[in-house]
Amino acid sequence: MNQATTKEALTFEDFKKEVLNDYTTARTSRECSLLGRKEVLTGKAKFGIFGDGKEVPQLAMAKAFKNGDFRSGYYRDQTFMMAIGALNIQQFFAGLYGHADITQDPMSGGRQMGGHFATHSLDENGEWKNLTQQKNSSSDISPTAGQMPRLLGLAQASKIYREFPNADKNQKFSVDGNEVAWGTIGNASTSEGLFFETINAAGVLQVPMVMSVWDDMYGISVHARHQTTKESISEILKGFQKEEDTNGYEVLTVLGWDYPALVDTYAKAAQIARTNHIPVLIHVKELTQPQGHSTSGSHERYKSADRLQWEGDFDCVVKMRSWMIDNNIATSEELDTLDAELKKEVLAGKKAAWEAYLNPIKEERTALVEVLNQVASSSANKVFIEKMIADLSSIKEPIRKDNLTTARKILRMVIGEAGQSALATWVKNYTNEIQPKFSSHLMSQSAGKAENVEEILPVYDENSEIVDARLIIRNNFDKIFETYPETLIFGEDSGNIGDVNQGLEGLQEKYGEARVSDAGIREASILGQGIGMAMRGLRPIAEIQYLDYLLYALQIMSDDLATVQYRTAGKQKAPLIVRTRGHRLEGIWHSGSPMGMIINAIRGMHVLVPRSMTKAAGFYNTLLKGDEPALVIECLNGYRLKEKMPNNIGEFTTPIGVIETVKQGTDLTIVSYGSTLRIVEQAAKELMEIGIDVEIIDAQSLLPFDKNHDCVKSLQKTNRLLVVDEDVPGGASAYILQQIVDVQEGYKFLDSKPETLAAKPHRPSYGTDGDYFSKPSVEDVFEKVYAIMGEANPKKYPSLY
Ligand SMILES: Cc1ncc(C[n+]2csc(CCOP(=O)(O)OP(=O)(O)O)c2C)c(N)n1
Ligand SMILES: [Mg+2]
Repeated sequence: MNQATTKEALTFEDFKKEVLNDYTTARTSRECSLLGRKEVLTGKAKFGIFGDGKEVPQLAMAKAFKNGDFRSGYYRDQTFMMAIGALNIQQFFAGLYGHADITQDPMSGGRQMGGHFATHSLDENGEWKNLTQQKNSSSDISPTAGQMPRLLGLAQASKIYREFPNADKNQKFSVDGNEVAWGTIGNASTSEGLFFETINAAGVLQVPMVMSVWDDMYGISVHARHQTTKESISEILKGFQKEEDTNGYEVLTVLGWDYPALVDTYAKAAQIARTNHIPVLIHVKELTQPQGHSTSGSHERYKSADRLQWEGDFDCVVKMRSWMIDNNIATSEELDTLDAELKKEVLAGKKAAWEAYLNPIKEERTALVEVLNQVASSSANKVFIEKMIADLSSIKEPIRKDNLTTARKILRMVIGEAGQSALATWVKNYTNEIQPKFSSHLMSQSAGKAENVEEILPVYDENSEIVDARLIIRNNFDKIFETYPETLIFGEDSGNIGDVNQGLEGLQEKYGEARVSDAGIREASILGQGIGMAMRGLRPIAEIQYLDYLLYALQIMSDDLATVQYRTAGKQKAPLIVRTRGHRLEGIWHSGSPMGMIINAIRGMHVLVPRSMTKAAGFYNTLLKGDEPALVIECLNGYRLKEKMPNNIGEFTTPIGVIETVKQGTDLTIVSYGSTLRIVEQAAKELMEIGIDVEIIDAQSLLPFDKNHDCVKSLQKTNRLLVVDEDVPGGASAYILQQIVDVQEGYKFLDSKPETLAAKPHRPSYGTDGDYFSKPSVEDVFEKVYAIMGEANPKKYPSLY
């Protein structure tokens, strides 16, 4: 045997081994899907959505996927996750059961239903791991195509790092920008606007993104003819094909059951994207759903017998198996043996997952039953309690709700008895122990939490100049870009002209087009750029031109950005700053006030409403020292007002969750924020003329709101409260009222009914009169305060009307 033949033989052996290894992953994954469905149908798990029928292309994707790369995909990708070593059998079932422990269900600690995948970017302290040394998956979300905007940012980060290697100060995120971001989506979900918006943007930006469409011709029961023009995403995206002298995509198609072709296609795609930063779209056709869409339905209801037959014949795992036999990689008998072994392995993994899930709950129950027996022995309700203990003990597969419900019901029956205190203690301790499993990490729990950042006051001296306020923002951003190489800003008109209010004037020239850039008109994917880049260690500032247009991005902020920490139980973060401007322009889409909608949609982010540019600049400085996402709303009519330029630009900070009393007073407390404060301040002056001395509080930060409970301290003095804003009635003003009256227990100090003054329930009308008749005016504030004072003292303040 000469050397060449030995080498060839070895190579074939290696190849065989690799294919067998792949088949093992595919088959394991398939068994998980089959058994997973049974677990749901027998009631052990609540819902199942699996990756059967999509296994083989995911093996090919995993082969081309390198350390440092990122996935942004959807619920079919279990095989991929297994192939990159990020998901094993037991973990798969832990996810299915919703095991509320991140060490058991590393995907989300039981917070997401199975099929929503993630890897860990953060260590136990919430600090970045070295992402270049691991394979990464951003955490999935359920809204179809919701993974698309983030994918754009994950890909763009490579481009930024290639251009600015020093943005990766600690070398944890990139090696020469060689990382590819891999997207996956179902064929039907390409109908979503977010898909098309992102595809176009990635073509414009030319980022290393490989987008796979898993095409099984259906979206639940709805056939491709109702989803996609020409029933083919690659056909209609042909116009995106890059030509010699244009930007664009490499558009590839491949059959989802053709293992060797898939391996070649993915290797080629990775090469194009990784080396040249050209996006690639791979349309993977002829995939199937062996068990239908999810455990909620059966596909026999809407697929024809012919289609079902075809799906059986073209099942990608079946086809891969035949190909292996045809090519002498394994015999049918060998594969039968392997299949049987894998089935056993999956069964064992499932059992282990179930025991790991159930045992702690059973142990907790045992401890509870001990306490309950004690409680029963000294209770007048002994008989009833013993029956309840017996009922609890007889539950074969208890959940925590069973434990706690029983304990809390019994607690009511032993009020005043000897056992009450022991049981009350058990309930409190149990709740304290278990609640964080479901409620931790709404915000960061790391030391770098923005709320921990200390306040640094702006410094002035006798030479401090009075300037147009926008210059404070501009100079502060200048300092930010100089200080933090990982920062960048992008948005509509943010680059060349330095934003519509010139808060970035001259900064593109100074810092380059990559760091201060214009973006297309596409708010959702601007947001997504920010999310993806923030997940890869950059500190992006995504600019949404006006608050009114934030609604296009609100879904992605709400579903994706605001839930990143929560849905990964603290294993991923995206400290993105969203910058926008609003308030007090005129017109239905130009008045920027839907604050109630916003703060209720994005719990998990900070919402900051600075009244001046100095305050706004201070917020940016605070946020950059922290590690959480935030929305900063600058006041549109504040840019041309005058403010004093601080000497310590870039350094002073505005604390988060701290109010500021802008005017002391004794008669009534007005809480407001943003541009409306100026109306309130004017009204306060006019009220002073008739002897009513109001205290004015600027909330500054709606999420979190007044964490020191300073508002209630003001109420202790004034005993009256009015909340003023220009949102709809019952919007953000109702939230502020709930915070002060309920959370801070302000009701204890009130001598008058607490009130809100908001805008009319319709959108604000255009023009000065439109504004006057839509939003609270100085007279409205004056009269509202006057009426509250008049109710308390009608003699002194007789009715106006
Ligand atoms: C925004 C949104 N709308 C509807 C749904 C409900 N839904 C979940 S999966 C699905 C079908 C998706 O089909 P496709 O993209 O082809 O993926 P497949 O399941 O076929 O792999 C629908 C309508 C959702 N999750 N999100
Ligand atoms: Mg589909």
